[in-house]
Formats: sequence, C-alpha cells, structure tokens
Amino acid sequence: MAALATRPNRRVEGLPALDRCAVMGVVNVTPDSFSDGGRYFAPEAAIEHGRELLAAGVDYLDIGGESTRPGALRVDAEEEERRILPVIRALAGEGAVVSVDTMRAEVAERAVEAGAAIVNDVSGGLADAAMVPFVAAAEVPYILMHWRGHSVDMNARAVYDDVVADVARELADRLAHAVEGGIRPERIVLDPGLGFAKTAAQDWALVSHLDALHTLGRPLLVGPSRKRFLGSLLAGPDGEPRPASDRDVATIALAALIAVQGAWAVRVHAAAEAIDAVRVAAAVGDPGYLTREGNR
Ligand code: PMM
Repeated sequence: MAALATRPNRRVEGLPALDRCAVMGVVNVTPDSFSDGGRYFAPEAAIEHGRELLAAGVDYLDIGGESTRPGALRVDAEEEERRILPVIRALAGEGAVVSVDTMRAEVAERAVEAGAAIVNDVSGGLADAAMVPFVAAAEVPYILMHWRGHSVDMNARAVYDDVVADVARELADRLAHAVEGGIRPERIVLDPGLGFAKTAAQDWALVSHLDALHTLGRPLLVGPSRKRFLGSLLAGPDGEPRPASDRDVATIALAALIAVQGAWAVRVHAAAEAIDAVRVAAAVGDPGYLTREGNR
C-alpha cells in the first residue's frame, strides 16, 4: 500500500488538529538575523512583533535568540536566555502557543518553564546530547530539523549523492535516535532544514519532493522564509541576489506550494500573507475544506 505510506500526517500529539497547514510566525530576538536585520532585538519590540503576528492569525510563534545565518558565531546560553525568556513569558502569558528555537537543552528547559509549549531544535538533537532526554521528560512536541553542523562552516557540508534521499535517511536516523531517547514519535515533527548545509539547487529539490519525506510518517514543518535560494532565483540582470527584505512574495508563493504538498506547518516572517496562502492551498488540495463551517 505505497499510497498510504506517503499520505501526509498532520497530527501532532499535544497540539490542536487544524484543517489546513499551520502557520508559525518567526520572532528573532537577535541583533544579526539575515531575514529581519535585528529589528526585534529589544524585548519590547519582539513582544510587540509577536502580538502583531498573533493578531494576523498565526497558529504558533517561534521565538529564538541565536542567529543561524551562514557564518554566524554562537552566543552563550546566558545571553540566549536573556534575550528570549522575557519575550516567551509575555507572549505565552497572553495565550500564544510558543515554540522555542534553540539547540541547547538548558535554554529549552528555561523556556518551557517560562511557558514555551514546543521545542524547535534546528540541530535535531546533534548539538546538545542533553536535548533529547530533556524533551522526553518534558513531554512537549519536538521539531527535529535536518542539520549537519554549526552555521560557521555549514556551507562546506552541502555535499550529497542525492539530496532528497540523503536528507530523508539522515532525518530517519535522527528520528530513531529521538524515539530511542524516549520522545514519543507522535510528538515529533520533521523539517528538511532549508538553507542549512544546502545549496540553492538542493533546497529546490527538497521543496519539490516533500512526498519523499512524508514516507517517514511524521508531520513536516518547512521554513522557506526569505532564504538565500529565493534570493538567487530572483537575482537581477547583474546577478546580484534579491535582498532578504524583498523575498516575501516568493516566500508566500512557495508557502502555498508547500502547504498543497501536505506539510503540517510553514515557518514564515510575513504571517498574514502566509495565512491567505495556506487557506488557498487547503481550498485547492482538500475538497472537504470549503464545505466546513467558516471556510467559505
Ligand atoms: N530556519 C531558521 C531558523 N530556525 N527552524 C526550523 N525548524 N526550520 C527552519 O527552516 C529554520 C528554523 C533560519 O531562518 P531565520 O533566521 O529567518 O529565523
């Protein structure tokens, strides 16, 4: 029954079931993010931005304090906590379902204490051996991203025989490791990690073949927002990549294409536009969507 094996799974234990792809809005509390250039580095600005994303209708807020842009150096755990904890406390306190974007178990633990309901680990458990045991004990949903090493030299690791097959296999290994470590598989979301140790061509191959990742049986989150592969696609006649600040229309087009392939969620900066896009995708891809109350 090959058809059944590749049917997208959109159910994550501990989170509400939606009848469309979810939208996760990004709140980067960093001075140096490639995508929003440190606009929300002050806690008040980050909290206000989170409120705007919630007002636009996002399902989740992803709050992070460590930049993962290519070449980025790490910040220490104290600084990461100082950046994100007040923002998580405020927004979770106002009812937001918050995901914490961190590779460190200790930061994840403080964040969950502050109200985070989901752990988003871009290293898939590789950066900190204490992460899987912490998430298993905390019993929270876990976003496990494909990753091959820290941002400082990740571009050198973008070497694959067949990127789709290799990423699927490496994600399957990390999924097995997380489950062996005690995280219930029903709580795990997988993510191909666009732009992390991937060239533009490899990113395009992955977003075009989400079906191959659905065979792993877990819901998928995809983060295309404002990333380099969009910049190179939209380069001007001089070959200069389109700047990150001008990649939202392409991001939204891709969000619809990701959603129509059955992803559980898209992680984006331009939230209101992405919500329209995932609703369009639901209307096209799910014949039942338009017949349900509130969707017409
Ligand atoms: N991308 C970034 C940061 N965190 N988390 C997940 N799960 N997936 C991603 O693709 C991802 C992530 C980098 O982008 P940003 O600097 O715009 O946040």
